[in-house]
Amino acid sequence: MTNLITPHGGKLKNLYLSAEDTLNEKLKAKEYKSWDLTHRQICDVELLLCGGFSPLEGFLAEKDYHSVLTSNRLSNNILWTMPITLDVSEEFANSIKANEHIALRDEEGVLVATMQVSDIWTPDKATEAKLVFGADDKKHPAVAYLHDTAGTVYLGGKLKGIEPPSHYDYNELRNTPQELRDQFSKSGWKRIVAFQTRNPMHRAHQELTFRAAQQAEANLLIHPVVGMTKPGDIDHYSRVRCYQHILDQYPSQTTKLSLLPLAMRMAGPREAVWHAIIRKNYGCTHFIVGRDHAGPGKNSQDEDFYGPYDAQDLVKKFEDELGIEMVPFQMMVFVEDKAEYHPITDIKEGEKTLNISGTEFRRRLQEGLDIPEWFSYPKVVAELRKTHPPKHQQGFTIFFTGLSGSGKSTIANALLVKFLEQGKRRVTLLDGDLVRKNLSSELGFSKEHRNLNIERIGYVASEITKNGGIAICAPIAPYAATRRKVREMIKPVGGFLEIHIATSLETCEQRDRKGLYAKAREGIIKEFTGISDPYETPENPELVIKTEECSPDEAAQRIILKLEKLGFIR
Ligand code: PPS
Repeated sequence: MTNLITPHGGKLKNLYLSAEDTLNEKLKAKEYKSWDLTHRQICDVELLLCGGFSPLEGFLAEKDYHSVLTSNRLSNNILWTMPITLDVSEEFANSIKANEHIALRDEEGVLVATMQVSDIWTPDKATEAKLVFGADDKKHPAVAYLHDTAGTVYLGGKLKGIEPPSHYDYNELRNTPQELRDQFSKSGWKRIVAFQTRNPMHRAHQELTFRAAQQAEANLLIHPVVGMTKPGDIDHYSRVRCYQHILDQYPSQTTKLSLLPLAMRMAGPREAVWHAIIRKNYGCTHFIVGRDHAGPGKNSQDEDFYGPYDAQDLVKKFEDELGIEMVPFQMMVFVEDKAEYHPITDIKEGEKTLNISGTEFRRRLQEGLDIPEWFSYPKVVAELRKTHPPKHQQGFTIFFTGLSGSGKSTIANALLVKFLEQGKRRVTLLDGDLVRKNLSSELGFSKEHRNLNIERIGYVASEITKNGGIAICAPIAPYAATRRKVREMIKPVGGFLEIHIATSLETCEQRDRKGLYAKAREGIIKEFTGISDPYETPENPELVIKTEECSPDEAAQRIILKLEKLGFIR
């Protein structure tokens, strides 16, 4: 175990057992009940075990939890602003007793740590949301997580580390606090200013960090979060390639890049103090806090959750206690006449400034529009364009829904050949009948089985979409909630168009190509959509097609025009 000074005068924790103790604990753990850690918990465990979360030695006990919520301190009065809790299901919590040991395993079942459960309690999540995030408002991603994803019961207890969670990406850029401290000392770095980020870095960030390092007379640590960031953020693989390009923009030997497997909470001021403690643990002496640090965006009243400089104020309040110096920074803007970046507060009257917001930047990427060189480096932009192609190069899903015999398959086939004719993207047709023969051959038509069928189709379509292809789905998909689920699955990875083939039941029954309606009326086929099972009409589909009024070819043309309008084909 190492004995380096960290904030609060404590020691840098290292919760890993010695080789011999690890073997013994592994044997004992065979008898322990196992908890499969969620992605966020794996991030927390990794930082607990390596000392990134020093002085914590495990998941918070109940009295520490309440103390952190109400006073930003552990029950022993040490500054700690974020509740690091192990949330589990009620079922799992009921299966264990206080003081029992449990095995914590990663997604593959590998034993990462064991924990002696000292506390088991049911938190009041609304109160936690208000105290930690400032509002019980699900527009805040961590509040939504708290209510919708986190388990209902919390377990507290000390951890014994068995092995670090495994990573297969960018291993050379991942460092424990001890490793970074050793590297700093080997390089003769005494003063180190850390830059926290969850976004790609552009010129303004380079300028800000360079100035911060100059100002603090310190070396620079670019310390981006690669655990969990705000939903919708640019993936860390693309970001890391961007950071690697940006390293060339600093004088050699002055700057280092290291990845932090932190699961962010977007808690603004509290998060900024937490980030500062973590950076202190990693051996930094200074920490940059900019505008709206770890801000979660707008609340349900369309107002910011926190003021733009609330985070700086809270870090300032605790600065002496933290033992890491804040380097506060104002927003940097480009001054056109000087062709230089300056803090917004230094801008003189009449000076023309330029800025591109994050939202505008993403829009330009989406539309494949110009991103000027004053804003970013060509290599960074090229990297982002590769993984975030404009809409006309992204994949998409056409999701037909409608009664049996409504004409979904006919239109889907007409559309399929049009895409094949265009030859721009790979295309797959997931027709209801075909899926039932292959993917869902064991399923029937109960609500549960229909939902499972649609979720499977959604999963396959999302994979196709993610990889730049076209998925045409043509199931009945009678339930609105499941259709919504599929939309939510696909939207983040490409385009999604729900198309209601709104042929009336009368027409479908008159056509009765497969003779199924007659059988359904006679009761030979049970749970038949429209006859003995419900069909929930889509409320906001991208397109409604009435086959009584247009031919399959006309329908396919309408879809093509809609795709053109939305920018998916050009
Ligand atoms: S669902 O609800 O979306 O899972 O249904 P889906 O997989 O699209 O249904 C595919 C075809 O199954 C035939 N079929 C039935 N449909 C509805 N209800 C019942 N009970 C039923 N039993 C069999 C029907 O022909 C569906 O094909 P389409 O292509 O829609 O006519």
